[in-house]
Amino acid sequence: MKNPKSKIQNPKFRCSTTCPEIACEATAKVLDRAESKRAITAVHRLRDRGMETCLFGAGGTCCRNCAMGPCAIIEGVEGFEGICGATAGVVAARNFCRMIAAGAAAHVDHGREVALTFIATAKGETPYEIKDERKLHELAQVYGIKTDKDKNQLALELGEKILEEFGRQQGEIRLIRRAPQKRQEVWEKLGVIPRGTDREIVDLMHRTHMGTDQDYRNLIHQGTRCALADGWGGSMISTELQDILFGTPVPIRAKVNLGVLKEDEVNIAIHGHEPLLPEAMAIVAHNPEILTYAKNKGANGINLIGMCCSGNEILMRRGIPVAGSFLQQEVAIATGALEAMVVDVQCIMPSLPKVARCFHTKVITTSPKAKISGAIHIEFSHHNALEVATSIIKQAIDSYPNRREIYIPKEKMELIAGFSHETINHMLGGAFRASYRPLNDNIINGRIRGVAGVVGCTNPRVQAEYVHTTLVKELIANNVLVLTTGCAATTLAKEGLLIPEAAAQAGPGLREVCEAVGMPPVLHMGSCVDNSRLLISATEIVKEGGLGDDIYQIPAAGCAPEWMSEKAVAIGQYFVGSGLLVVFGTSFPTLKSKEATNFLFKEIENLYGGMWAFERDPYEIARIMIEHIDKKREALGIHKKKERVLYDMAMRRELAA
Ligand code: SF4
Ligand code: MSK
Repeated sequence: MKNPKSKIQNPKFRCSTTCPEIACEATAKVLDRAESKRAITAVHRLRDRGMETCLFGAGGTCCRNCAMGPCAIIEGVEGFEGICGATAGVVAARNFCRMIAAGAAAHVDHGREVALTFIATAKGETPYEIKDERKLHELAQVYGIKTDKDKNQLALELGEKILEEFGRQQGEIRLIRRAPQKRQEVWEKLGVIPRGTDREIVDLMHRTHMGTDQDYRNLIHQGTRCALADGWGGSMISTELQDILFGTPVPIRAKVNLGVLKEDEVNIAIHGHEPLLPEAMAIVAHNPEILTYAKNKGANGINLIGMCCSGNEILMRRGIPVAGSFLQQEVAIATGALEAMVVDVQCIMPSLPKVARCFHTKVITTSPKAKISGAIHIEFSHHNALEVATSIIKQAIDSYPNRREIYIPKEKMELIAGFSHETINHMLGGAFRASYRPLNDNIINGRIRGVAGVVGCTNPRVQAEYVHTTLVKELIANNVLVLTTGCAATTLAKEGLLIPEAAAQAGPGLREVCEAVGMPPVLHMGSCVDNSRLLISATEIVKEGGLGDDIYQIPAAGCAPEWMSEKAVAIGQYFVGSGLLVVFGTSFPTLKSKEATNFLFKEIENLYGGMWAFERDPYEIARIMIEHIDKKREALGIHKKKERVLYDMAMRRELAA
């Protein structure tokens, strides 16, 4: 039966200029003023062109892979296949796979950049240093490298081995062997162990070329291999090397939302994904010479703030405040209080320079892969990281005297971030006996019903942020522990769900665990590439014992309720390929082909144990995830909650006898 609450309800706040709904009061307030400054943002553009989308495009059955087309295909209707004869299933699978390839490429290229910086650091050619020697040793062992050497020598050997993962033509990527044994056997049987990360992406792009792979199942088979090369390869490499270079995150308090902008300081937003430049900027921002330079221009200091996943990276390791998620990047500029928006790669709106023209903000691009017309380009390289960071910060300071009218909403919220898989291990198991045992025990005894990964972007096509927060409140109220990354984490933090006090909104079992440990019911695990931390956490739960011997058996599910980027498709597919249910909100990219959709939603479970689902309504998403978790509990035989027996003195004496 449908949940009585299942009608999507009105969000709390609505921009008075008939913008699509935004469940963030700070954003709505700034958007109201933005139009009077002629600053047009994504929500305005969406309002003006309407919410309608092309059904063929949205449903995955529009093909433009050759010049006999484009072809809009209607499944099962004679004469409405492609000019080449391609069916809707083939076209939808091809489009889906191209999204995986693009998403995986973004993560893999990020990983490569980090690996190159890692090697340069080991050679002493960057301002960074190896911070987490323990993790360096652990990862070196995974790669079969002897660890009895100087840390830089060890890092050099490890970095060079890791660099081989990208271009390897035969064999397998090493980190895939971190998965539970049973999972590896599934992949071996299906022939999807990735070779090199780049090879799987190229293979997938080749297959989706006109006239190549014409079998939707076979296409998705390679799509899965490519996605696994992302999750257990490119993304995991990024996370692990970044941790070794910049420190593995530990719990850290910080603040989130537009209220972190400061009236009397130079506000610099760092937006994008790779933490290489943001780390350098964080070092330079404390330089006394820079602070004097700022004072001479009338500012009281430098206020670095994060956006999107660059924000998550420096939040996790340095506690630098985050101004907002993907959807707030233009809004931060529209406050009039931002001196510079510094960007690198991915999820950066091309509109930024146009919005910035209405104010005094400088948009500064830094990657040769990601220039934007109308922006200032200052190229970053790890060799000259501090010089570039200094030059960018000076540009921002120079902009400070040009400020005009500003409006900084007062909204800001505390959060605790920094829940790496290692932190969870220590937090639950103790400093001396790090272990997932307490987590597993609490899942087995039913205090924690299961674990949900809620990740991904924010999207104006849905009731932005409301979907996230409603879903997660429903999950925690039902004793589901939530792990979060990316812009989902920022959104949930703004709602006050990432502080220990949020345990009051959790069901009694989860609340008891959170209160005993002092942790929030929603744990921030980092940026998009850090979804690899969730893979490792799932693996550790399996390895700890008591919850099956493969990832598909654990009471867990994932969701990206407001996804928008191709990376989300790659992430979703590597979770499905690793044995988990993944629910997408917003839209699902194959819906106009029943064949392809049926394969992804149903058949694929028989192969991998994981599958996709699609639902927009947050209450319904919660129901789907909880039902899945309960199904897994039942299969494990832990669905009946054991009564808690309270022993009186007589019972104790009897036990002791
Ligand atoms: Fe049309 Fe086939 Fe060309 Fe695609 S590949 S555009 S379906 S003719
Ligand atoms: S930044 S991929 S909008 S989570 Fe990683 Fe946010 Fe989605 Fe980009």
